[in-house]
Amino acid sequence: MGAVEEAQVSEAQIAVHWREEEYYYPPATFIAQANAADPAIFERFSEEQFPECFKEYADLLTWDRYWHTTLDTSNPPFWKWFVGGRLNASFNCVDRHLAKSRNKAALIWVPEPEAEETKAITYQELYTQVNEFAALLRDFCGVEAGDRVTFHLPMVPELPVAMLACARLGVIHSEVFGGFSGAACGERIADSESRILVTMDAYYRNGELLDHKAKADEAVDRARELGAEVEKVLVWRRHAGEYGSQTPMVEGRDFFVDELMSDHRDKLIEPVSMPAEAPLFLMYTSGTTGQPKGAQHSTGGYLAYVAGTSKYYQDIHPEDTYWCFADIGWITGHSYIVYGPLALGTTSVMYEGVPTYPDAGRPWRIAERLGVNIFHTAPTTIRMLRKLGPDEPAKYRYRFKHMTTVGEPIEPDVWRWYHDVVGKGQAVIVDTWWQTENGGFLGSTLPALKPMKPGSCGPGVLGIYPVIYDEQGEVVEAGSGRAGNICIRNPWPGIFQTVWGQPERFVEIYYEKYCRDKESTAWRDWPYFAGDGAVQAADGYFRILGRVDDVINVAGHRLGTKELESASITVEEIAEAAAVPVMDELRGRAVEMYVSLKPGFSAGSDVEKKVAKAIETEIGKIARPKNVWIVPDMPKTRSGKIMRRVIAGISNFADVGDITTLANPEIVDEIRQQVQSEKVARGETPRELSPEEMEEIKAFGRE
Ligand code: 6R9
Repeated sequence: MGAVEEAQVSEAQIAVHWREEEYYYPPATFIAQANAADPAIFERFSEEQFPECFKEYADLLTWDRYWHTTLDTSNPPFWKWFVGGRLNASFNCVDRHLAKSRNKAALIWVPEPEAEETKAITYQELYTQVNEFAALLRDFCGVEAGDRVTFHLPMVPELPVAMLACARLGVIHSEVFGGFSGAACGERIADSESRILVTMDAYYRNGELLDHKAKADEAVDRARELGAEVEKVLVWRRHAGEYGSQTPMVEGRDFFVDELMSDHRDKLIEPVSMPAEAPLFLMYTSGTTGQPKGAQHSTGGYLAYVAGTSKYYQDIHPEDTYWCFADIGWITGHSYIVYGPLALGTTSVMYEGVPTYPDAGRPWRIAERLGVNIFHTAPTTIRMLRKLGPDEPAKYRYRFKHMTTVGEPIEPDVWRWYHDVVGKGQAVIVDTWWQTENGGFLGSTLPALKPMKPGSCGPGVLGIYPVIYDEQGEVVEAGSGRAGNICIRNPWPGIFQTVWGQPERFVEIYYEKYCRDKESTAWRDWPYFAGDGAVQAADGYFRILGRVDDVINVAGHRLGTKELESASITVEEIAEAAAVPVMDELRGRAVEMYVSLKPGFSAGSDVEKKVAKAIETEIGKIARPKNVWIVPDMPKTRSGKIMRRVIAGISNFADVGDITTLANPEIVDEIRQQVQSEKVARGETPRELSPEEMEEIKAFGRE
């Protein structure tokens, strides 16, 4: 166990105190059936084979015309993949499966209310719906290849239908997470200059039918303020023929999709053959400052990358029942609910609601009933299910061969619960590290060929060569115990093409930091800066420490938030923890912890003491928190990441900034009340922050 004395700490580095975890090996039954079980695959994707190795992924697709250049580096860092190739993403995810699998479920949709029936949509039905909606978009809305269409849709099958309909026409879709506010949606409409908004009247969340259409009106108003006029709002109805919103429809602007569809019944739309380099969709990711960035993803490179990684890392076979329990409004859903699994012709399960509705056994009931054998979710969901139903999985007869975790570093303790209890000790786990900007996985073990290690994502995935640099651009060696900035040395097909409309930000944010020569057209001179801190063990496995902006500098010791949080979570009572910096006259910055408790435990000063003690033991005295706040929940994003900058704002009596992209904005005032009134009572009101300090707090953590 690392105490602070043993750790290598210097001003420029993030301190690392993790202990090494033990390996877990994949079961023989998994290896026997795995898509990638022959180690020769590592040779095929070795650096000497780059970039041609990615032909193996592109060959999983059906091309209208083959490419002549695998990778064009003539205009760095705007890489072009499979140049000269043409294809259609909708054809690849739907049409080409009809011959063999017409009557197989493409999607199985589980509504939140348990009494409502689960809906299976076959590939044939998906084909029909995608064609009809494409006809509506083309003939009624007048959109064509290259136009943008914004969706503000919840987890309903109409969302993949709308995505694939756009893809069929070569129209660029931009889905805004359903939980985002109308204003956040409006900003994204304006940025992408969409004339059409596709939304839904209402949807179920935690037992309640939420009025969603109201947000469309706000979105249109906000877009107008920003100079963008929405011409048509297409409204799907959660229950066809029944309007579930209180907001009136605007004459001439708002239309019910189910009413319009009758005009397009049985229409067939020829898939538009698109260049590999044509944009397929935008996915917005909010940075800490400035407007949200629209990550622009390509058709050929992206689809090849998600198909390849779905096959080898998710181990998807056409006959599997695969459930990625994430929202399609997050990149994970685009790549690993819709495009990857459907390109491979498997059955992809979608669930409308929250994991614990009506109780914490719900996911396992769904898995049992549908025969799910591949399960994919985020640490935040795993923590919640462990918190509310630690013994639930054992009550159900499902059997997973494979499980994924994505979105945040997973605490080893939580990993072990996932493995032992959810996976019943029989499933392999892949911890997949990547970002909205990346299209697909960057770091993960290849499940049949590499052992798992709790808390580490593993090495770079096939064809990805990561490196850790220090601030000076020197390589931080594996096994050195030092952390630094993880970068990817090479381009890959899934990398986004640019920030929509802002190519200068694309270069500045991701490439400027470690570019060796701006004149160079050699990819080796343009490492991709991911913005995450990481440490590489002697075995080559990476452990991601979180965003580099999330580091807390206490008297010159740079502490990773994830380490502080993992230490806190070793305390029996704690379900979830978040670390933030607070201005401190003595030490510059001090650590404050926010924790939530497992049910059955009540707040008390001994919980606070236990957390402080755990941090002291695992990390050192220097990291001892100034305060430990026990809160009912944390402010979270669409992917369940804690928005640390919001609680940092509260701790420092500073502005909490934009909260329109929170999944639970109502929690902010509650925590503010609780923490700030207690601070005032304790005489801990800080002095007013300087503008620089303000900026620092605002920039703490990103979505
Ligand atoms: C896919 C996704 C990206 C940031 C990324 C990193 C964190 C994602 C992780 C992980 C540790 C993992 N992250 N996966 N950290 N282990 N397996 O999450 O995209 O929402 O853009 O977030 O999430 O910090 O930089 P996005």
